[in-house]
Amino acid sequence: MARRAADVLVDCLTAHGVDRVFCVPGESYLAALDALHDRNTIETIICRHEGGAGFMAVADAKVTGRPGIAFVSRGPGATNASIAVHVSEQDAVPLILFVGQVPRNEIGRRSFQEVDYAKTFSDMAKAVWTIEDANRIPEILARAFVVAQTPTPGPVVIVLPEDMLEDQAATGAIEPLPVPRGARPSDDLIAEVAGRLSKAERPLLLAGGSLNHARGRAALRAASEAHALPVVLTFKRQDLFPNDHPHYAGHLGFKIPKPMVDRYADADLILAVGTRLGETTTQGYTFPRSPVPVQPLIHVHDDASRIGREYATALPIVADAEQFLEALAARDSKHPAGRPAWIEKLHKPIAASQPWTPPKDGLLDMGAVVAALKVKASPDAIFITDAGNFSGWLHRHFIFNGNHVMLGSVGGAMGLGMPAAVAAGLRCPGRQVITFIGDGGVLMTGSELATAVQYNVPVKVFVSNNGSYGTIRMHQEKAYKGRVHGTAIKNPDFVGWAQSFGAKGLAIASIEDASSVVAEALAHDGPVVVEVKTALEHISPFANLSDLGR
Ligand SMILES: Cc1ncc(C[n+]2csc(CCOP(=O)(O)OP(=O)(O)O)c2C)c(N)n1
Repeated sequence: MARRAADVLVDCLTAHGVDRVFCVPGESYLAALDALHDRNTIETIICRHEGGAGFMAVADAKVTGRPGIAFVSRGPGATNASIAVHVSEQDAVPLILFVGQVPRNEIGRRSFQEVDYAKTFSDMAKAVWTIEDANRIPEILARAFVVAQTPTPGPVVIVLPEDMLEDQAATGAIEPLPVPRGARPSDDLIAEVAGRLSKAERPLLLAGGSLNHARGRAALRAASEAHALPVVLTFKRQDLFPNDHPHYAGHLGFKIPKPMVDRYADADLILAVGTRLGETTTQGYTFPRSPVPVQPLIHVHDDASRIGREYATALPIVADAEQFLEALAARDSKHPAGRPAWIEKLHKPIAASQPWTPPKDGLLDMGAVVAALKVKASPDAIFITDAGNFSGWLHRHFIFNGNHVMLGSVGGAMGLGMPAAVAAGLRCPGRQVITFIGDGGVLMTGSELATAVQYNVPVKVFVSNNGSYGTIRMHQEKAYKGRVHGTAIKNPDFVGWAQSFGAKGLAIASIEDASSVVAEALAHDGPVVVEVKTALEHISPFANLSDLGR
């Protein structure tokens, strides 16, 4: 029996287990909205900006491991959503973005809001497909779900000409296609790795985002403990391993102190697992050193195209990261007598820098909030960080316990903080969701606070108000001392701003306020914005403004 194409599309989403889509409506996909009207298995979350909708879909995917779904209108809607396509690619997150399009007989005429999406997204998306024939919806959607998830997850854009959605399709939804996954490596390869590890005096286990789920985390811990391996985490993956575990050796974020990188450089073997070894993690391709690392590099990843690209790899292994670590953990292990001292040498400075101490000048920084959260946040809280220096205090001083989740943009996009919190709160009701945002990022997508209020998502939003695009000011002070330009901002009253949305608004003006206001925010059962009046002098957890550029 023929069915309207839009209904077949929604049937396909249902067949793929989709239970939530994020959208800003548009006249170019009215039929799809109509098809969603009566589906009580799919919730439609109405957002305030397509960047917000896209970020929410990305965050939903980060939490569930399944493709996030967003619907946006043509032209302006699609270009607004492009930041999420970029982040999905940078962060290796499966995303399917449905974009409306002009009717088929207008394509190519530069019609109202017409964009050639294949050209626009060609450098960001894994695939861009226009569905011209309604009968091909099931096939194209099934393929989109596979491509978005494997080998390295990323964005797929599906373009929906508005008249096509009204066609009658003679086909129905098909079962999801199996998603090819990396395999368990052979016993010979595991034996080879175990043999090399047993001879290494100073190995490092560098663990990345492919392990971002309960089984991956468990496998990481088991392998580290079985083979006495210090664990270094990749950029924004600090939640994968307990930060108070004696094997925790830190994370490769932005501008980590040089002595730390120097200590890593003493390693005599690097085992990199489940990571693409991207620019930030590798400190600009210096650790491991590209193109020929100082230490032998064993690189285990399930995407063959990401191994051996920037690095001469001693032992390339195309395999599923968690299965590799599980198999490694199950093997007998020996290690040289000096190994515990090596592990301690890496862990000790990290442990020493974890406590936050109030700055001598008494000025407020985000450390006061982190110190309070260390005591008061729930043991399975979800943390989100927007991009900017304010997040550095969380990375440096919070102890992620292995059950906490951290969602940040590996791609460093500002604007993720508010929408990601909304999406995480929708996905995990009952779980604390705490987001850190700067006064720059919060006015990029902060209007999604309205979405939090509309759906009653009790996000806890901490806004660092230092009156500056501080990260850029920091770079400016270093590169062009005394020539500050384009980085100062004048902010609204964030407490009143929050209240105008119907959220609770609180403020922290001094170090002494922090503990009680954090407690009040966490205890409130609705959305809360806490304005933290941070001193620009404390421009990062590692530097004061007055010391820069000297
Ligand atoms: C969408 C986007 N635009 C611009 C940038 C460049 N950028 C990186 S950090 C930053 C400043 C962040 O300022 P703020 O949110 O106030 O935090 P702060 O650095 O002051 O802690 C900017 C503009 C970016 N990463 N993403």
